[in-house]
Amino acid sequence: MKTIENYINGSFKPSTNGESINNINPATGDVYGTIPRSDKTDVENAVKAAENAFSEWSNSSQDYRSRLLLKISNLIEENLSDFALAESMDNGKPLHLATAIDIPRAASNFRFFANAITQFSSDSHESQGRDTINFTLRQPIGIVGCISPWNLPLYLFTWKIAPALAAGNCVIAKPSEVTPMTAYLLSQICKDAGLPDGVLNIVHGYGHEVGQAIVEHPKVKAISFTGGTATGKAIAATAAPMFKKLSLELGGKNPNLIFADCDYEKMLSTTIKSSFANQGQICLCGSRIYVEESIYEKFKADFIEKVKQLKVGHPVHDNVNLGALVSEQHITKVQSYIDYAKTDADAEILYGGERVTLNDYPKGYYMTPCVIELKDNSCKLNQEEIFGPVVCIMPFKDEKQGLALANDSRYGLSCTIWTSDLNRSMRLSQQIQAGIVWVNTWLNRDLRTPFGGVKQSGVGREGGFEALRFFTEPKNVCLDFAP
Ligand code: TXE
Repeated sequence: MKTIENYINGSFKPSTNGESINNINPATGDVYGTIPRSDKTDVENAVKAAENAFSEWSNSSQDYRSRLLLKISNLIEENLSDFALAESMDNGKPLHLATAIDIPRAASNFRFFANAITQFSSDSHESQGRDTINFTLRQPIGIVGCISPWNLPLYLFTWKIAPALAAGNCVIAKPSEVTPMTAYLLSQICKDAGLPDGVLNIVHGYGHEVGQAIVEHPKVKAISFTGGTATGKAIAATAAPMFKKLSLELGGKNPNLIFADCDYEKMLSTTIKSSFANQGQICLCGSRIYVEESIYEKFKADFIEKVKQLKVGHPVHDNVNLGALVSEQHITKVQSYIDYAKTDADAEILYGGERVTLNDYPKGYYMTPCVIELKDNSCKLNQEEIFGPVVCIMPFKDEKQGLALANDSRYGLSCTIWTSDLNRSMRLSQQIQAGIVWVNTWLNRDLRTPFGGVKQSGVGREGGFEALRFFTEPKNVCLDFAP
């Protein structure tokens, strides 16, 4: 049994109320540890620690903070295999994926922002003829809250914490209660790296208890959140009347627009990944697949043939493509959409969607990847975020109809366009309602680029200097130097 503790003021502690929550391994369905079921008191203690640490941390040099973050990055890399195993065990994702993507990216997040803060600059405006100069200070906000989800646990947790710390803030962070393990390992590494006490505090527990306490605490001045749209709405309802700065990265229902003139083989193999990587539990997965009419039947046959070859199994095995879904609650939700597809006249399940019982792990949360053909885009299977290994396919006649289908969604996170026509890719990129467009590629990320969505996919942008701008307050200073 692994006992996870809070990291407050540089010390490891259980919750003050002594309560805990079971931590379940989704690959086996067994409890394998506990996490603190913290409450307002623990958040209050974390805020006090952050308050005490803020003056020294915010006045430290960029160089000092940069070196500390680089040290944390290096320690994550040195412990990569332990982190990857912990992530796979907590989340159900294939170990090879955690080893190749999640943990290296967490280390990159620290390295990237350690370097970015040394290059971050602010504006100055010379008012000619008036002998004044305006310059903008970029000061740390103070105490900030970072709340992250379960799908890419350490990857998204560090994507928020690293820029917040680099900019000189003190952080109260809460990982998802469903996948707390790598955040706990990170707290141990921060201690080893010599991060001053109270600069980063990690409080574990439920969203409606710890998360809510962070969001409503008057001394927490900004909230960076990634998770479900409904949760984002609840957070905004609490934080907006308190005039907190908010960055919300929410749900997605991303379209893939596939034209007949694309590089077919590249499109096919990438579309398999964009559909089912991490069991479809990535906010950037392309779950609505629209294919130009002339290649629709061929795509359908080839795609299903490839989907049939995907192997579902225990995440520790190298040859597994899909591991376990994250929780019983989540697989039940995903299966409810499959049940709906079985009864809806507009939907036909072409392949998969069955719960899989592995001989050695009969209580694990496994299912076969699912492909559904839809007749009508307004069907809830194409309008609601399923967030599992389920994609819907539909044909379109021409560019105009393809674009209309892609934009017919309350979400607007990302879109992938497959075409060899450069003019078309530009036309569509301008008209797609999304924060991120990929042309002939998917999940190709440069950490300097703005990341975020429109419509119900969120508010604000993360990434590069956008994140450093979010985690700093601009203050303009006007200096009159007239003789
Ligand atoms: O997310 P939640 P859930 C979507 C996906 C999924 C649905 C719900 O469709 O099925 O959201 O997932 C914390 N105040 N995505 O319930 O609740 C919570 O503890 C403050 C998409 O797991 O949004 C966790 O740390 N915090 C998404 C974090 O919020 C609160 C990734 C996210 O949990 C809180 C995950 C509250 N009132 C789910 N309530 C993506 N697009 O990346 C919860 N939390």
